[in-house]
Amino acid sequence: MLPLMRSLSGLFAIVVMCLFLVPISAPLAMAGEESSVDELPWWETTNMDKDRDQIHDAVWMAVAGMSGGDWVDDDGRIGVIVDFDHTPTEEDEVLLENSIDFIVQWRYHLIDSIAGKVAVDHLFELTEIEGVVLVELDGRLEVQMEDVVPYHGVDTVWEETGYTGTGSVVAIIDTGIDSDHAGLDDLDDNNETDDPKVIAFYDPVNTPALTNGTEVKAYDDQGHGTHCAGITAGTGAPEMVHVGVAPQAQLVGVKVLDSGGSGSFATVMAGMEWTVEKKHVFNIRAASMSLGGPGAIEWTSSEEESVNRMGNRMMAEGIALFIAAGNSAGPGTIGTPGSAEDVITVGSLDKNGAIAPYSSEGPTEENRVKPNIAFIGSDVMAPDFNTGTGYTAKSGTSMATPGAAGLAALMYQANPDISPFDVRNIMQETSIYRQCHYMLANQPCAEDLIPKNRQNNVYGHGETRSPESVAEAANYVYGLDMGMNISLISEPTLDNKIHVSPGEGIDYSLTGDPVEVQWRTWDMRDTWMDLVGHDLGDEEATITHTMLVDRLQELPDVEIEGNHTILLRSLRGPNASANMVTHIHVMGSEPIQDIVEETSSTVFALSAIIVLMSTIIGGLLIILMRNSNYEEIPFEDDNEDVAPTSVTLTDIDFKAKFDTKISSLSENLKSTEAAYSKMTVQELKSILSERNMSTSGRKADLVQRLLDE
Ligand SMILES: [Ca+2]
Ligand SMILES: [Ca+2]
Ligand SMILES: [Ca+2]
Repeated sequence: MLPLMRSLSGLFAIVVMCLFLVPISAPLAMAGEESSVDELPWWETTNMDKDRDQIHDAVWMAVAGMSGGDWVDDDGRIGVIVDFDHTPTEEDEVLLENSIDFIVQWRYHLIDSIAGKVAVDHLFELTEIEGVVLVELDGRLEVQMEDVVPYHGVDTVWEETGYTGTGSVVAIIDTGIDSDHAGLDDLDDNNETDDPKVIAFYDPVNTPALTNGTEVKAYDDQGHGTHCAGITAGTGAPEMVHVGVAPQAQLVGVKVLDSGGSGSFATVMAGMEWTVEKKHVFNIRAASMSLGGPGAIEWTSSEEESVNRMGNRMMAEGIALFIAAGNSAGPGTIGTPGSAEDVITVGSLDKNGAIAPYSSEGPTEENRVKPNIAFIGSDVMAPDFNTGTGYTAKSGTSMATPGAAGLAALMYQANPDISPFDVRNIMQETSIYRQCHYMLANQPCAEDLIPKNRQNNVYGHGETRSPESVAEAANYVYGLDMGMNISLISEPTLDNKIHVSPGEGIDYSLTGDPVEVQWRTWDMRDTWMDLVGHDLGDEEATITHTMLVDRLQELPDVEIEGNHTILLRSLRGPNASANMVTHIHVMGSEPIQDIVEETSSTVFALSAIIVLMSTIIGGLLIILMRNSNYEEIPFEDDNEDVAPTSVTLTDIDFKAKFDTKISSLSENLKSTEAAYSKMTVQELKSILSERNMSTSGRKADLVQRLLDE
């Protein structure tokens, strides 16, 4: 994708250069556009930019070297997310590159932003570019892991629903997945059959251009993602002790964090957007993101921050997104992206059901109550990466989050019609409310005094209940009648799927005298359809190849030939049977096979020509640009002392502005100090130990250590 994008952007560059030859009328058009008086656009009111200079205030903290250094690279550039008042086009991309030598990393379409790197002394010029409304810091996100506690015993396997996640696909947006681990390598734990559990993998960290999901073999070079994947959907093999929440669900790995367990907003968002793009191809319905921000910069999070906006978009696009609350302990510590309004933010419970001492608490920066729910996250045994068969215990909201995502997989199997918001609401409504001081794990809070309160900043809506959530999802339209049963007659082949060729079908036997039999594919755009020809008393049902082709050709972006998942259910009165889920492989797509092949070969020929042409033009452009007097602006090392900055600034004008920024930020830092000072020694120590820092010393030492970080 990248080479193509590059060459296309080359093409656009030429178009843009041609545009310079004609008078520019765009600014006039813009002037006519009025923003509504009562509702200002978000970038004019966001907490991210309190001084309204169109630059995220955290950018200045980063430039000054606060909250850890390393924000500015050796070339004097800083990673930013550039927000536009429209969905940015390739022209915008080229404009950034040409006017201020911006290095574009990603251009998104789910949010109106471009990620990339800009020289620090071009920051103000960046805000002047047409359409640019805000420049955000490309912050960092990392795994949310607590100390590893050895634990042997029963795992968080949820009780008896009849559903094991078959057909559900959950994306694990993390450090990767070790798909060779016995608990994650296949669905049936039988090496004779080829039925991988991890059906797709995307790695924007190391191979961003390989986007189709099947080019890169899944891997994990850190271990966190593998552990999370196992909690969602591990089969528990070989010993079958530490079984995941939805052991028959399938997984998609999205590697957005590097081998050190951290990644940039920009890369994480590339992974999030890819997940949405592939939702129909791989039937992705839920995603688990156990990551959050370290350090003081991310605590200044705001609901408008790019990752939060991307998270909200994922929910709207049909993917139930679970995000770890974080392990920062204490009130007001849920930052980006757990603070996003629509996502399902998950707090962590100890094995006894009380809130874990490390679990981050709301409210968010905007005073919104978070988390949404709480799930077991302490001492969870799950696959240990690159061991083949080993398991290890970890604790953290990181462990709670994939557990909740696994529960969503069970709910989707029970009812594929529910939306991500249904998933969230059902989990919230069926959870058992806990007061802030439940089991004395925490201090009482004001909400504890409100009768019949339903959410607080410690437990969210409370302890998530698995059987109730699945039952509620199943009973959305029909009651569940286990007296009706469906079983598969057709034999699976070596890939553990039923192969269906033209003229064939998938055969089922029915018990319990259903009045109606219905079926559908797993695709979220599909709906239940009556099986035509079913009569009361029939003891068999067949889904034919023709029925499948007729249905699948109605779904855009879906290949008819290949792997699919279908559901079948029996109806009688107000009740339905449990859904029967079958993995199938459609062979041949007649009767429309000829047309499809003809069309796709034409499309292929055309795209080949376009690719060839744009490659040539792009190549020419690159040569042109290399030969032009392209001026490099090195960051000179003159030794003047500017604030506590990690870069030396050459532009006098810029430096004056910068100094003003830093002095106002120092005020902010003082308020951070005040916030730390209000914490108990215990709270401070838990933050320090989570960051692998020493916990020794008096309270003042602990506060100073955190401020120095
Ligand atoms: Ca600002
Ligand atoms: Ca296995
Ligand atoms: Ca197998």
